Amino acid sequence: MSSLKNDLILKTLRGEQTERTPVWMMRQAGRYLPEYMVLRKKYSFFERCQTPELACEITLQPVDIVGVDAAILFSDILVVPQAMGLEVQMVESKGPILPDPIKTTNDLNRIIVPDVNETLGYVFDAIKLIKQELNNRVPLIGFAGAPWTLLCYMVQGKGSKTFDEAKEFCYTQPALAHQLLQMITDTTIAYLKGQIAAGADTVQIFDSWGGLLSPDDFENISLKYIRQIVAALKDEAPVIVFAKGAWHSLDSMAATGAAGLGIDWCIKPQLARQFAGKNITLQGNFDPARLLGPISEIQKEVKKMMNAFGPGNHIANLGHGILPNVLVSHAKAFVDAVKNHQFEN
Ligand code: 1CP
Repeated sequence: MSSLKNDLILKTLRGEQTERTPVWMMRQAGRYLPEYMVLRKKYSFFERCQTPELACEITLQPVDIVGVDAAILFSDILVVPQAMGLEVQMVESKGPILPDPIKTTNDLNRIIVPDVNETLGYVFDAIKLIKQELNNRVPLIGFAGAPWTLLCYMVQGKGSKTFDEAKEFCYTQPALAHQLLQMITDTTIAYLKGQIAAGADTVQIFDSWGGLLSPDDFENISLKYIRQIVAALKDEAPVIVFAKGAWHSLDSMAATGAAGLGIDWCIKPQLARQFAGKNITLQGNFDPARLLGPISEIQKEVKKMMNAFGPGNHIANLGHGILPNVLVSHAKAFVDAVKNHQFEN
């Protein structure tokens, strides 16, 4: 295999120096792109995920249109619960719905740790096609949801601000909760190994709801399982852990052996660096809503962010997914401002 033309992100994850800070955006393949909306009108969400040609086309859109330094596989974290045997519906303007969530031992008996080649082979096929079409322009990021974040949806059955039913499940039926978390963990390890074998250059674990847990609960319910996943993968590819809102545990996340840690916009980069330690790569942390403001303000705010992180050991990104109502020109202004940034010395 020939080598990547732009390997800024991989170099940064290895702690190597680069000529500039690399940049990508979480949820960069999505509704803010008119080209995505064309395909969204024609095909259902899971058709787009399950058809390698469609997943490939959508994955490449932000690379071609916005000029990011990495592609991220177009898929969703909820394909894992689906593969484990739970029904997942993606409802227009409502988000994901799981009509038969896990509440009891009987419910847990309905799901399995699947053979990922049988149930998620379409993702591996998409990755192979994407790698071919990318033709080594930029690296490909694979991903999965963290076990706690997947449990949130599998138990609550839908999105939520508090995931109170998911928490209730963990606090009232802890043995069952840990059984479920372990099943998700085992599936995720096989799934991410499959993504790496198919060609993903790095993988990110999204713990979007990690910040809903207290520090102690985050350790016992979330990090314990993320730790297993990182340990199983880190010798095969660099792993990025993004646990939104869980800044209090950056030190223990760094100790997992992850190559990079995502942070959101509610923590100062300098403080995140103190917590996470000197060597690990930090990723983030632009407020996604800032992309709704004028371009001149985006440029000012990017300068501030870049200088706060400093050169090296940083992958510029948003602190969470891009919002659907962001203008493409504003997303591009963000990416260009990072690429053009000059550190003063
Ligand atoms: O077209 C549409 O309306 C579907 C919107 C959409 C898209 C574009 C969903 C439904 N998923 C995706 C793709 C997706 N999801 C990607 C693609 C790659 C990328 O460009 O980044 C990724 C990485 C995800 C991951 C994902 N899905 C997360 C973790 C990241 C995050 O933003 O926190 C979560 C929590 C989900 C669940 C989910 N899927 C879709 C929605 C709207 C949601 C969130 C629901 C909620 O708010 O609870």
